[in-house]
Amino acid sequence: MKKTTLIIALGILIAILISGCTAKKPVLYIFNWSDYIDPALIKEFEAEHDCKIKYSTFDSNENMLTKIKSATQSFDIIFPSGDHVSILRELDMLEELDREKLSNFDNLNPQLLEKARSFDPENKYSIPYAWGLTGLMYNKTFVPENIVASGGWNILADSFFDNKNKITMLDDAREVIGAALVYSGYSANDVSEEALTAAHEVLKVWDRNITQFDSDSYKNELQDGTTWLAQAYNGDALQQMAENSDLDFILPKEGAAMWMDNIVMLNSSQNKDLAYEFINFLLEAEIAQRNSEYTMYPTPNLAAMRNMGEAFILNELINPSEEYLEKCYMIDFLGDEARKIDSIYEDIKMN
Ligand code: SPD
Repeated sequence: MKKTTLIIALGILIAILISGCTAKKPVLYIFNWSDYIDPALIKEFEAEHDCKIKYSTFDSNENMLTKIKSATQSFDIIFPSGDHVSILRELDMLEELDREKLSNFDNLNPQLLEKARSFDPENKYSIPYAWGLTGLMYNKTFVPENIVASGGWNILADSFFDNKNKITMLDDAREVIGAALVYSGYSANDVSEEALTAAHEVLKVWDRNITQFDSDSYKNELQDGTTWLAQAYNGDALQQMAENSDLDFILPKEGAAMWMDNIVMLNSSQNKDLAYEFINFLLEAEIAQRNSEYTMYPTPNLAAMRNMGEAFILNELINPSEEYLEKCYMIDFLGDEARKIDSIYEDIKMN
């Protein structure tokens, strides 16, 4: 073989090798709440499917919605709460899911699928991912036991906190107004004038002690004493408590807001087949169990729950009694009526 021919052949071989090595892997764009998945599962899925997951997080449904409406890069899969499944559906952003492609769908708890029908009437667009309750988390180093002994939402108004600037509430209108509604004896979904006036008055009192409305940084701030008491999601609180024995959490005696977060596929997804694979992966009993044990939120995956250890099942902060759950209210989709709640929330935040 001539020298020039050999050089050309070698060049072609190198080019083939380089392009083989850098061949683009399929990419799945996922947008989920922070601290809401076991990161090892992402790695496992990437290895199993020879793909890349670009994983981003949000700390409120509102921020999620703003981002997906404006993002230049569309996401494939997101994890909205129930009321926001309805909102996304109304905006015509959701893919109708093909059950034929979801071989692990039957692992889901039929009772929770029934509950999900309140925001997705035929379970067509969303798959329940996790559910939970919202309560109060505090640092025992700074908050004496007698202050939390009442066990109710009104700890937020305790004079112990006056002028200390040590309380935060979630940056979530439905959670903040919902807590005040439940404390006042109403459903977290009651938008009657009577209920909202009562909740507004309660919030004006609580607000004297509230320094910020925040859904993420309170977790670190409770550790270092910047915040002493915070409205918090139960699983997030339990994750922090596992790391720091100074932290504790209560589900207020009057009841609490309850929510279910869900997996949905955006109809703009560029990689629907891989998105189905990922949903199916999360629906595997063993994967859902590991994920639930990591995040400390109960999973709607019945097959996974059956294998969960006693410590998880008997933990009342994860699995409250039926008696307590009767005092809790699933945050419903309220359509335009939600504006009444938003306007009280804005008033509290601004004044
Ligand atoms: N870190 C996970 C938090 C999950 C919160 N769920 C939604 C609550 C909606 N009010």
